[in-house]
Amino acid sequence: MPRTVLATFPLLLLFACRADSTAPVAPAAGAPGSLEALAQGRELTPDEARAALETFVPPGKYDEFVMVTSGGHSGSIYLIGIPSMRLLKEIPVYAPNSWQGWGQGDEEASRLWKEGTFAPGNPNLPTQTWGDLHHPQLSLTDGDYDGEFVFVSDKPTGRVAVIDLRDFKTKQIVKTPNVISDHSGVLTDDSEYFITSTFQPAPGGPGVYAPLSEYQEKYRGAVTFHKFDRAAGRIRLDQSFQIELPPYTQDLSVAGRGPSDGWFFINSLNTEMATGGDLEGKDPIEIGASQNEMDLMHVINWKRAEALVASGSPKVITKGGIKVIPLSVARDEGLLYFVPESKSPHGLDLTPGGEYLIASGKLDPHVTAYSTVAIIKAINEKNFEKNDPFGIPIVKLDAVRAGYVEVGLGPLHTVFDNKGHGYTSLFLDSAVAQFTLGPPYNKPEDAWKLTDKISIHYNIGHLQTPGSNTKHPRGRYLVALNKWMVDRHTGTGPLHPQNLQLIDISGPKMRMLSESPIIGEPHNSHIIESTKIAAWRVYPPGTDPASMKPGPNATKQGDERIERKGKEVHVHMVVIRSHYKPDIIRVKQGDHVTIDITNAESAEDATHGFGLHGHNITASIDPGATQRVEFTASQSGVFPWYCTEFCSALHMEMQGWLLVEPK
Ligand code: K7E
Ligand code: CUA
Repeated sequence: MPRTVLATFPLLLLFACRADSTAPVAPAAGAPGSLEALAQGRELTPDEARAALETFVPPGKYDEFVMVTSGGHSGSIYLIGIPSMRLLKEIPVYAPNSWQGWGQGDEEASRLWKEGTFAPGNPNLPTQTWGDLHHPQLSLTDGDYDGEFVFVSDKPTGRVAVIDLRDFKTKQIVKTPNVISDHSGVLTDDSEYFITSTFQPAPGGPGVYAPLSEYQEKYRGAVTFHKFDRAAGRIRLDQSFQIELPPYTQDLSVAGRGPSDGWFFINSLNTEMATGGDLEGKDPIEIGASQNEMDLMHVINWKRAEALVASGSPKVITKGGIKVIPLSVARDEGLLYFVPESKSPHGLDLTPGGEYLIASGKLDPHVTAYSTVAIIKAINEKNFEKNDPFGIPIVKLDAVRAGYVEVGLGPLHTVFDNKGHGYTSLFLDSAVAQFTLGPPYNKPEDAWKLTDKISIHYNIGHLQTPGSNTKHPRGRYLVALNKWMVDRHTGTGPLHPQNLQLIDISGPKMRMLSESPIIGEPHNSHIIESTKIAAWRVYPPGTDPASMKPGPNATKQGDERIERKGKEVHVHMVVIRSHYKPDIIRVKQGDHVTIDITNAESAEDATHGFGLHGHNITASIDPGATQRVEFTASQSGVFPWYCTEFCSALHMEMQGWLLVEPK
């Protein structure tokens, strides 16, 4: 810390701690050039000046935490430094990205997209190039972040993706069989399964039709346990399984741990099974789905389900390439139960030790805490109030409710700190409520009490604290991920960015620190220590990013060449500051061209681009990597390419020719 700051910092803190800390700085000014004078000059309150000092990360210094957050409509993941809230990186997943050449000629992304959307199994449907990415989940080892992988869901498509945190690239996109959409995506404690549940029920996967009049009979939800093979870094559908669920709208979910290990919990709404039909004289879904006072939390004994699948039982069917447990089997084998929950619930969160589920109905100003031990006990003792229309037993609410805290209007999601608190986002109140958890986090007499509330600005959705989804929440910061920004930043047109707000939760009262706009509505996020992510700085020479190993397509310097076999042209190219070798590729119209580009650089950040005119192809080749681009030269002409990264003094000279002779 520079000496001038050291000298004035205690002074500033002193007057920042006065009782009325929101008042403008007192006119009794500090010396010209002092921090006090600076704060006054910028009309900062002592609290604001303090927050600025607490969140400023000087040039060249690193942020303590990284927030891995959903980029919502962007179809990407964003990495944001905390406390600075600086955007560090975008990781494209479901949508094209010019900077990284993602999905724009790069063979790997194109292959992933084809595999991971409704096409190609359904040739009448196009390859999907948009996503609405809601739920990223950092990989876990023994219930804590290990910094190795990120798993992500995609609401419109019912698919999941795996990102490797060694190179921050998407490695796999898997279309979940037999479903159209999903929403939630969470892990078990050792990343054995990434679990998604459907949002909108359907009679099956893409291409399966049944009329809405057969909704109850033919439409189903599903929960899918995507088996993760950690050594390979890939999901294995052939070792995964799915459980059919009633055609309710399954929403957010969480995997048990500690006393609830082996169990899985999912919120649901529209247990009325309303299907809309406003032009057909029926209630719109909004009305039809709000009739019941209580909706139904799904309680799933997934360990027992896994054992049933492993036993090779004929009751488990294979459908769409995955093992499926039909709804009636789930009922008869004791795999599925319900617990009543306040209507139209959204968030479902588990305390760090696995003792309590926190659920909130959006229309009930309370959060409800359920004891997981009591739920399991009630199931074992058959303490049921009735069955749902599919014969699934519903546990008695009184037997399992541990706490009921009035927090405010529109409660959504809950996160945790390391001091025995829960924090719930209040969509309608535009606030965050802090409350005390039950034992063992607090004494019984101190449990389930509202302890603090802070206003945020416009509709909050998710919120997050470092390590909240793990056994060991770290506390300190809370980020509110808000939907609307309204007047918080300079006007940028009718469509505003969304807005993140950083809150200090280390003291007795929550304090607003800063805010930052972000592109694409953020949903969930996880926050991890920066030092826990073991990012590679360069690839070992010739690395194929798909396998993270030296690949067969790599070319050594001196071995550059063009091979021709009939209409197949195969270019083995090396790029290094500041040229491509070869820099002329001659082909005939109609030839199929494959270019394997190896970046021979070993310097950090020495990435080169390959932007080819006329073919919708751009690639970004990181130091050490080999990337493949592939296309058919259908049009004769002269198509230069150039390097899209300003990589050197002779970057402008880094270019080449694709010459397509007419046939
Ligand atoms: Cu609340 Cu999709 Cu997690 Cu958005 S979801 S807020
Ligand atoms: Cu390579 Cu510019």
